[in-house]
Amino acid sequence: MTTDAQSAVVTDGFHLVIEALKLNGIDTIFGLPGIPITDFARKAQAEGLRVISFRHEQNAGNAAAIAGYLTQKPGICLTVSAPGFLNGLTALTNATTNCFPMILISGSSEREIVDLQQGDYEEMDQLAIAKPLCKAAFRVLHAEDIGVGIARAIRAAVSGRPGGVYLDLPAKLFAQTMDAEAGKRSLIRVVDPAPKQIPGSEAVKRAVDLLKGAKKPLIVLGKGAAYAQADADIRSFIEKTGIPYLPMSMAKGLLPDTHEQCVSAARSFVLPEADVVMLVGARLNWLLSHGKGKTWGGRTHKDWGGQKFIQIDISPQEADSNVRIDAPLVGDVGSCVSALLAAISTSAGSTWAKPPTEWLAAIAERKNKNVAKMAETLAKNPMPMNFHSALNVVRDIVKANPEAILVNEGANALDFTRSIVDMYRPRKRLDVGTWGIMGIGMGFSVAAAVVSGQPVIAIEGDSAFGFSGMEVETICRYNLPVCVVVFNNNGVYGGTDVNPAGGTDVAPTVFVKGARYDKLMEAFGGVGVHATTPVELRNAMEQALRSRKPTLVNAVIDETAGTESGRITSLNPQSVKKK
Ligand code: ADP
Ligand code: TPW
Repeated sequence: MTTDAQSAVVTDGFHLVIEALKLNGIDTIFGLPGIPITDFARKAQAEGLRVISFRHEQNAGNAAAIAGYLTQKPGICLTVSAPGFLNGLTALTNATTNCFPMILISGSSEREIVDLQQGDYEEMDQLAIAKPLCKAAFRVLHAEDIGVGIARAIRAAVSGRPGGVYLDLPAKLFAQTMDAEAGKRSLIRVVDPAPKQIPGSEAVKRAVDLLKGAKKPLIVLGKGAAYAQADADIRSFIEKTGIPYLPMSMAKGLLPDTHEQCVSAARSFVLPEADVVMLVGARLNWLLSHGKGKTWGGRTHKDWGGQKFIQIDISPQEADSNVRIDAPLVGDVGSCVSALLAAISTSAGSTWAKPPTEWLAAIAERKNKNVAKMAETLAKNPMPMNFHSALNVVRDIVKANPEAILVNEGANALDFTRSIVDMYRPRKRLDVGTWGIMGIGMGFSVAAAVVSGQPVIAIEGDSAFGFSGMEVETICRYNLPVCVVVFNNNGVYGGTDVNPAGGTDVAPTVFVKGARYDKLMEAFGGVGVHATTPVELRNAMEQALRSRKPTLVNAVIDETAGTESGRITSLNPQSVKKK
């Protein structure tokens, strides 16, 4: 606030944006400074917001997105115009795809010049470009509209199906002044930004009737269920009904993976066998083989397996996206599950008949067999380490530190970690999500540490790590308790490919052999460890968790271990063999 010559107290765009954010409980901004938002970042810090500055906007954007997922408040990413904006856009679109609430705020060039394409500094029609790539996009031209602009952005990000919102703030807006009192009055504290959506009673009855008639019921928990923070009711519903459940990747730990009813270890058995499947905040997209085909017991690739589906989702358009949904339950997970809980206790007296024992016994048999097989594999101690012997260590460390957040990306490094490392608490596993996007690693790690204060363990393929690796400087700068473990197998998927043309260039998937990623962390004052055995890996991780010092463990993995594309090799197009 400043006082002009006439002593009228005025405020400006800078302060109004900051005040509007603070008024709505936003306490952190992730971003990267430059024209025209450098002063904004400075002033935001001066006014008490935490400003976490990154080395690349994509990582700041990923940080904002996962902060949104963890807190149910929109994560804020701040970038400069054109190139900075574009760098943030991948994260904004990924957030939208994954239903994470975030707001990308980018400074922009002068509208008059942009619209006439007269060649302004970093000229770009950002609003038009962002629009098709996010849930909503807004621009504020006048200081008196800042309150409305921020309010609309917040509502759009967190209400209904959460997603990414773009907010365009032209350079000129920040310096605009207005009467301070009027400015204050123009700000909006958003009331009930993510209103509950209560499911209709008929829809609840339809779902309960279907479940009641099931002989082989199954519940699938998705990251929408984890996001909803309805943990106690979800657990209660699962335990009261006795229905086996399968957690999707980021729903692992919503109930402990070691729970008796968890059927992760029998996934390929339960999907084709189940007769009624209840999806809770999980889409029937590629990650669930679109609800049909051989995975679900269909005879052909696109054949329906015969299951009936119940789907709890906040988006009314999600049902029937891939196969028929017999009982759509539209509402927020919390309201839907509590309505189901009420319905099962009234409709069946206080005792709900548990699923038939044959179903539970068949699952238990399959599960025990697979768990025993996995235990055998994990107990081996090959040299060099493979994914299993290394992950056997990570599995123990996570068990001993259930409050730690696990960030995970790569191909084999992703798939093996997901299946081997049990999670014990909700929202502790953060990964490549719906797109299978590489590059979320360090952005997610920074945000997870910042918003939770808990230690972070990032299990990274060496290729995956490279996408955001420079942020180890950010981790050191803010002294965050992040332990990065790079599974170094010398390349994308592995390091054994050879150049088929026999030239001096290595194959497209191969990296420098024997690279020392640990030195990167040391360059910025963190702890670097080179680990070639499970014992070295265990010591390094234990030390990192004890000390909470930024640590990078370069874990040397057999370059022949794993497969191309990990578990999704089948998605690679096959070329026609040359005659
Ligand atoms: P996963 O990858 O874990 O299977 P998806 O991202 O495919 O999960 O699905 C998440 C679903 O959850 C989306 O369809 C989204 O609309 C839904 N969702 C997100 N938040 C909520 C909520 N609070 N209540 C109900 N559904 C939600
Ligand atoms: C933004 C394609 C999928 S997985 C992967 C790439 C490049 C890296 C696999 O190697 P890594 O893991 O990390 O060393 P591992 O354990 O198998 O050795 N660009 C983007 N996203 C994706 N998904 C890709 C490329 C890809």
